[in-house]
Amino acid sequence: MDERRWWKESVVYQIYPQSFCDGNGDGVGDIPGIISKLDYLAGLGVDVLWLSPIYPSPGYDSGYDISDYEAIDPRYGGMEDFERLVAQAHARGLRLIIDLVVNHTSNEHPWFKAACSGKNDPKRDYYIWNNPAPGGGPPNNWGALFGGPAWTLDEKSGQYYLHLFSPKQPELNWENPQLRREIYAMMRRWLSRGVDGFRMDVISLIAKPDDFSDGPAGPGGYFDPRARAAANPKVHEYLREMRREALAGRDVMTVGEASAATLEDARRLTNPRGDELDMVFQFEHMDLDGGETFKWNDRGIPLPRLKSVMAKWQEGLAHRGWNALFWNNHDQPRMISRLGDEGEWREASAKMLAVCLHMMQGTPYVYQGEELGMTNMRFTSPEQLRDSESLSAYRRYVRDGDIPEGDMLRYISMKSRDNARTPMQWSAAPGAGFTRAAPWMGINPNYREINAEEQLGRRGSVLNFYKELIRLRRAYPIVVYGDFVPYAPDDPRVFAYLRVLDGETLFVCCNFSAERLGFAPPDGFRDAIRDAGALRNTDASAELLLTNHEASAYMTEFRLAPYEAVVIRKSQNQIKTKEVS
Ligand code: TEU
Repeated sequence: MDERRWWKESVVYQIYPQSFCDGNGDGVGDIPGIISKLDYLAGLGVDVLWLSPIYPSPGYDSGYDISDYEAIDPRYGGMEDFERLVAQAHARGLRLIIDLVVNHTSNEHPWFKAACSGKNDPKRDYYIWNNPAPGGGPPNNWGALFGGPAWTLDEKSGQYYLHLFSPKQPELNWENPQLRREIYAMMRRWLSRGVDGFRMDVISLIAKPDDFSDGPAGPGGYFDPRARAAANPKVHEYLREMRREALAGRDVMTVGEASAATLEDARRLTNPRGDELDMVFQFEHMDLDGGETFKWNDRGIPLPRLKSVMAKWQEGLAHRGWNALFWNNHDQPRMISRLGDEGEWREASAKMLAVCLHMMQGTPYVYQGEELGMTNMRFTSPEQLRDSESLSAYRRYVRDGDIPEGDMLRYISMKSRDNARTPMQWSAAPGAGFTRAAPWMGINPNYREINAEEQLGRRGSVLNFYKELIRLRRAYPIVVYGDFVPYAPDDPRVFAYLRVLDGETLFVCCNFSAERLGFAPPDGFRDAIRDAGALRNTDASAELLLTNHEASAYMTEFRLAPYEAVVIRKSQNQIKTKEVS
């Protein structure tokens, strides 16, 4: 068994502060609002809270464009509120990790302002500059993720600065040792305020490509340099230095957002020596429906591909790293709307998706509202959008005639980051219990049916199912440490796998369709399941640990109801143990 660590045994809950809970009645979520919901979070059973950025920011990229690393954005409260949040979370046994966004700053950060004041300013080298191409224009054909070239001209000096996301997010130059020292010192200050670790934004990209030449043009006529950046081995040096300088001797957890990282990269980043990161978010399973117009299409995620990608990461990091498991975050549309069912089977599919993810090996993440089965929004006009990525894509693709307007709105309703960012649905009251004022972005009208208050007291609600699922993780070490073995990898409708640990096996099987299906268990389980009811076999038997279906027919007929998920446990001497006790 792998070395036991608390962050492997934890469930993390992601809070997107703007949309979580508005404590002061201005329509925007804030820290006092979060504090008011700590009992709810502790009741859910999660172990760690991850706060998306709470730092001062012009808000162009909803807080991922930071203008001051050392303070709290006044919209969210003050440092006293933050310290109260840490103390109150700890008092309930919850750990708290914060977002560390050090691949880039806001263009309004004082460092960048100083860097633009002149070529000789000491902060100039904190960013990445280049002269125009010989014939004028940007230094190369690299594109920014949020549209346009990855270079913007600084008129004063005549040089271009690099930005992989938007022009308002200039890339930091990690080659500069003084910059790195400042970042580590900043991290130590947050640790001394009691935080328990960091979620590191696009940390795989901090070392820029070694090669600044043009690359093959993709969507929009630009080359996407992210894979080239992620391949620069210097990222490992920087992270080892960060570990030594900022984290050594502290019992913290780190999760890196590893955009464009390969399995090989992830093995190094999360190696069991623990000298880089504890785990990474990889995106291969989220990007399976991408295409020529980036993510803007209605293609959908093919289940067999999803299964093989998940298995690749499960097997690929086994004993050599650690997975972070997620279906949702603040950048992704709601998974229930992608792979589940928003209608008749909404609750069943929400629970099935949860089982499928939480029973894999790795640390599961729950994104706010996921535990209620919250769905995508239906956007009918660009005025409803707040996400700058969606807005700029809407303008660009519609203007250039690449995507007709009606189609683009449909794609946005399916894929926009704003689907995740609608306010949390606490109750059926006006404002969904999120706010008493006008919310900063529209609330999904389905809050009257889908909300926490309704689900808290109802047996069989999605919320109560998550509690049960989280409890199982604590009760059975195999859920955390068991090896993952794929089962029926080619089945187009059922995602099934085994977990194996010390003579114990779990069989997890999830119906991703609205049909009733017969689905045979693996050989070793067939008799054990048949015997389970009759208690005939004294050597081996099986028990149904969890199902999302009230009258599951799996143990008697090997049949799955629409979107049914079952978890069956078999241990060699289960019956004997029962007889002895
Ligand atoms: O995201 C980085 C990233 O590459 C993607 O998640 C990307 O935003 C998404 O696929 C586009 O649809 C991180 C943050 O999570 C995101 O919110 C920020 O916008 C981005 O970095 C820049 O800081």
